[in-house]
Amino acid sequence: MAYSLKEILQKFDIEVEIQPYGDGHINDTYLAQSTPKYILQRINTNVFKRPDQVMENVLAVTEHLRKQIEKEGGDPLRETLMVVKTVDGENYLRDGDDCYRAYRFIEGASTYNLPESTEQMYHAAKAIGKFQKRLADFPAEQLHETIVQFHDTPNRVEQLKQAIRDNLAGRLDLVQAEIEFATEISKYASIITDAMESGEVPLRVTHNDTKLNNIMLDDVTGEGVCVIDLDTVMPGSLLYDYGDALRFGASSGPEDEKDLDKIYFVMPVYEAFTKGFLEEAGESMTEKEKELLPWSIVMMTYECGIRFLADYLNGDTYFKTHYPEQNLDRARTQFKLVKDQMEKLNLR
Ligand code: ADP
Ligand code: GN1
Ligand code: MG
Repeated sequence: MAYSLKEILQKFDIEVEIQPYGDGHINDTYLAQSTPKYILQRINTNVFKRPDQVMENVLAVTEHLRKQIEKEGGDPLRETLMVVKTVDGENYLRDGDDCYRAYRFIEGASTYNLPESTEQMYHAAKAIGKFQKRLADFPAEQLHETIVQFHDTPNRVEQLKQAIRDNLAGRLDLVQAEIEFATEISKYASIITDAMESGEVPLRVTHNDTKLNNIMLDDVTGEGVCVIDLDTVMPGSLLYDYGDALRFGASSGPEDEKDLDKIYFVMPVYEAFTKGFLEEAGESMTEKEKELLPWSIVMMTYECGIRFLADYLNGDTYFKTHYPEQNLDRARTQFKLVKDQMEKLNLR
């Protein structure tokens, strides 16, 4: 039996109307302007097949973070997500195939789709570094792999090949140039996975989705407050978090910019972010991790580009889209960035 919206709100004891909120590509997010405020989310169960496992991860990780923050004398209500239980004492609400959860709203902080200054990315880097540090002693084996082979770039190349073979949306003829580019760059796809297999790049607990709009920055000081969107916290490589943050934050324009002349890799942002990241994480990094930092930016950007392209070919079934060509526009910006990153970072 499906609950009505009113019943869902009652289950979380929310007595005000809610409004759609944020720019995430995956979940449906709503703001409840109650006192205190809440974020209500419908978890995308097409993407997350085991929402129970997602919530187990979120609970375990936020509990660990809360203890660390308290030890450091910080404010756990701002510095980590806090899950709000349902009136029945559950950590989330199941409604047939749908799942809902609520978080305390983090006050006095905002997320950004484009950095407003290089300093913002310096602060974002510090926040990611701090997040990783606080989780350094978290038992990684306790985490479920919420999306299998999430940042395994060769696996993403295979998924693109499958999408090309299937041509489900009949769009194959429209993307020949993009496929050619994706194929050319695929020779680099295993750079990170190879280094992980050889042990030169260790497995760590990582966030795996560190774009700027998943990092809350303080409205007054501009400093990092909280890393949010914990659905993909899994064992992974630090390179994923570093590279993905720069994929998004060191782009000169939005992910779906149509005018590719406006899209390039912003070197001062790259420099500011790298400085902040190394200040926090540098000491604990291996030589190979340091060596692969520039490559990780290219790999995360390429991987995201081929994921957008595959979704375009599959008929936009994974990422939320607001118009029919949006995934193609997104893939094109990522590929333009890959080209520019390789040139500016001297990679070949
Ligand atoms: P998605 O997985 O769809 O990206 P997110 O968890 O990132 O969903 O949430 C979408 C947006 O909602 C974020 O970018 C952020 O602006 C806002 N948001 C999410 N959780 C909170 C929170 N606890 N407090 C304040 N804002 C939040
Ligand atoms: C999605 O959920 P959101 O919008 O923060 C995606 C990321 C992509 C990103 C591209 C679970 O992130 O992997 O890098 O879009 N999340 C998932 O903007 O697939
Ligand atoms: Mg998000």
